[in-house]
Amino acid sequence: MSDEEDDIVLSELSNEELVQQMHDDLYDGLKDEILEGVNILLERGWAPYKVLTEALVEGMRIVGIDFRDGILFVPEVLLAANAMKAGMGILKPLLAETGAPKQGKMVIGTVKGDIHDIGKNLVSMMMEGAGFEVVDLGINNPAENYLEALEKEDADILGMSALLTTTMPYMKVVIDELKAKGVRDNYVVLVGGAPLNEEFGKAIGADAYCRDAAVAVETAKEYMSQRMHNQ
Ligand code: B1M
Repeated sequence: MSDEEDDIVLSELSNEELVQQMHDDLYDGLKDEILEGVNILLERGWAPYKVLTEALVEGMRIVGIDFRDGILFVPEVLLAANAMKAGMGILKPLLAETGAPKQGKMVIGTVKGDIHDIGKNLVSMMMEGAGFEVVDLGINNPAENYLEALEKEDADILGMSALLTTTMPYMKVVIDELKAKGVRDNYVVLVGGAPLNEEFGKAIGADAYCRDAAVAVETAKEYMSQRMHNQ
């Protein structure tokens, strides 16, 4: 068979086959194919959130398993991350187009020593889509970055992300710094990232641990409405 006959035409696949193929393409870091797949699913009427969770997030979960098991290495995972980010780029404006009323302001960033940003970017996207104003500090943030931004932006919520067991304890350093400055109770502190859990969130003095971006949005909304009632 010639190469051309070997080529898979994404638009000819069923939804299920296409999503499966996108998991493979994400695994192989094929950015153009991911862009095409996202566009096809959207054209077929899939909601942006469904494309995000079923095609991209699930694909990255599979990458994570083989990364853990030493089958994939950093350069390959970086390619997968780039492909995922490209796909998220198409979905971002769509997720933000809900016309939701303004809800509050959040400062978010990945903590010091940690450069994982896909989950944080997803939380930012979903928060914006739900009507929150988001100030994204990026990756590798020392405590002073968060404290300065919270004050400067007059924010309501602090969001912190950590993907490594070695960097998650730094969240407590930031919260302790807020306490030391006497401003802890001015903000709702939400934390998230794959190695965290509810117990950890409580232990470090956060208001809540958020399992995923959708939970982050719901939790932020709940806290904001409580704040409105208490004013
Ligand atoms: Co890294 N890495 N990585 N990595 N990486 C993990 C986290 C790991 C679990 C892989 C594994 O072994 N299975 C492992 C950590 C092990 C541990 O600590 N116990 C690991 C490791 C070891 C490393 C390095 C040390 C590898 C090395 O160099 N030897 C290194 C560390 C670099 C550093 O940070 N200093 C490293 C590097 C990298 C890449 C650069 C190659 C790349 C990151 C690219 C990027 O982000 N731009 C990468 C990736 C992609 C991963 C995996 C495969 C995928 C992470 C991801 O994007 N998931 C990851 C395996 C895994 O998590 N299964 C892994 C998709 C994303 C949508 O999910 O980030 O969990 P997640 O976000 C979710 C929720 O957690 C939550 O909502 C999000 C959306 O639903 N959430 C929040 C996240 N943040 C939140 C904040 C909130 C609320 C909710 O605030 C309110």
